[in-house]
Amino acid sequence: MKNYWKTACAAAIIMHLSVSILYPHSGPFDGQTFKGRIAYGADGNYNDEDDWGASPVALAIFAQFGVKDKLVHFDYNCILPKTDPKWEKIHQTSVLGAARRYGYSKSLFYDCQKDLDGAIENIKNAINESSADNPLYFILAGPMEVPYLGIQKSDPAKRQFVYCISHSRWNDGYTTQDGNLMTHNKRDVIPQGIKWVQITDQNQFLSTSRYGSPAKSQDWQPWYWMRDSDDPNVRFLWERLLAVTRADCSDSGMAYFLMTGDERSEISKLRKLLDDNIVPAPTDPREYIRIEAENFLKLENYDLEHRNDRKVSHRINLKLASITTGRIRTRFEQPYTANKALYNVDVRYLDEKDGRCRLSLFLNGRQNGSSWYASKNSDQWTTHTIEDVTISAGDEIMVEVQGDAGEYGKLDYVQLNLTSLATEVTGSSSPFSAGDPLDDPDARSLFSRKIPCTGRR
Ligand SMILES: [Ca+2]
Ligand SMILES: [Ca+2]
Ligand SMILES: [Ca+2]
Repeated sequence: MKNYWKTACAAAIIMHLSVSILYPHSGPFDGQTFKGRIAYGADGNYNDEDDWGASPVALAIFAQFGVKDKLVHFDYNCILPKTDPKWEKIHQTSVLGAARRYGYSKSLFYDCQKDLDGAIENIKNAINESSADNPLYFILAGPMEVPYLGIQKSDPAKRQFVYCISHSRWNDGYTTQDGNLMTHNKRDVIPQGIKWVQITDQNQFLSTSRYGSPAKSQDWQPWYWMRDSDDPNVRFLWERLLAVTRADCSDSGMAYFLMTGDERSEISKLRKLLDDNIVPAPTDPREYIRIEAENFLKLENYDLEHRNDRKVSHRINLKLASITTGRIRTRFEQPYTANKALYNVDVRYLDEKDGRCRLSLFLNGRQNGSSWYASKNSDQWTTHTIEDVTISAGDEIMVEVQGDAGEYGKLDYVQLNLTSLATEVTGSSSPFSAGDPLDDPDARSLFSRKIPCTGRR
């Protein structure tokens, strides 16, 4: 395994060098250095045990990438209205056990049930130390309340340097049955300037059992490499996964994404990283970046709608507050993207039966492509693509919708599909094929999904 590791490292370095000659990295991780700092918040004290497995795996991921010193905050047991002391203890065993084994400073870790004020204060301090050159990436593996409290205490001018990473509408504050567990949602912080990075639901990659019942023996089978590892730290991860009683460490997929730009954290990739010690090169730039409409910075005459509609990405969309003109705007500031590139831009909207809304895409206040009408009246979510749009990091993307008759101009997301790089360094462009525009299982038909995600987070 050790020789394997050396070869892999050499390959990774060569890969890294060739990639960095081609185009500048936006990172945050360029294969060697992580630009910025990392914060992590998890629940695990009520409602879902999966953090007992995910928290230690996330800590192992950061350690394997050599960025332990970039972790400045880790809070856990963060559900405040309800808690189970037994769960708190089990999660603590997972978190502090991994911290000790992988060599983290204990002072970064906050049990929200024991030292909530300390956790909030530490989030505030981490945000206040942020700058353009030293951003904070805050992985949200639990509900919004504790992050919200920390953000409220922080310097408003510093919030623009904070990137919240989420994969879960539940964590974001949108739930049909667990409203008693949360009082804030992501729309309480996005308009304050917090940047939102939404990746696809990681349950599809890192959970092999159903929420609500213990794992069956075949659910464990893909994880046996943990059980059979030579590395006692990996065997510890296996024990913590067993404690969950379900084979699920889905929240740790966000840690994998943060280090790689790869939204598809699969079990085989974790095995390579954690057990074979092969560190992958970052996916930079990403082939496609989906910006959920509900995560745009500014919503004008638009409200958020969450009806648990599985045809909608993350089951959340926007709806005109009144059937007049609405606009959504945000700056394009997402990790692992090119400084400047050509994209085919998808705008996903609902073509209702009772009207023909007019939709337009703007970049930095200038319209791109022609306006189009939601006039097929198919009652279907529909994707309109504007081809070959040059977009640079920091550009403002705006979608303008003129409501019509009974049609509410509902918007799901804007997705940028990379077609070629616009770079002064090489002058050449590399073709990319766009990823599946509906990679989110929640946005697929009910029948294509193997593992139901209802209520999972
Ligand atoms: Ca969680
Ligand atoms: Ca229509
Ligand atoms: Ca959406």
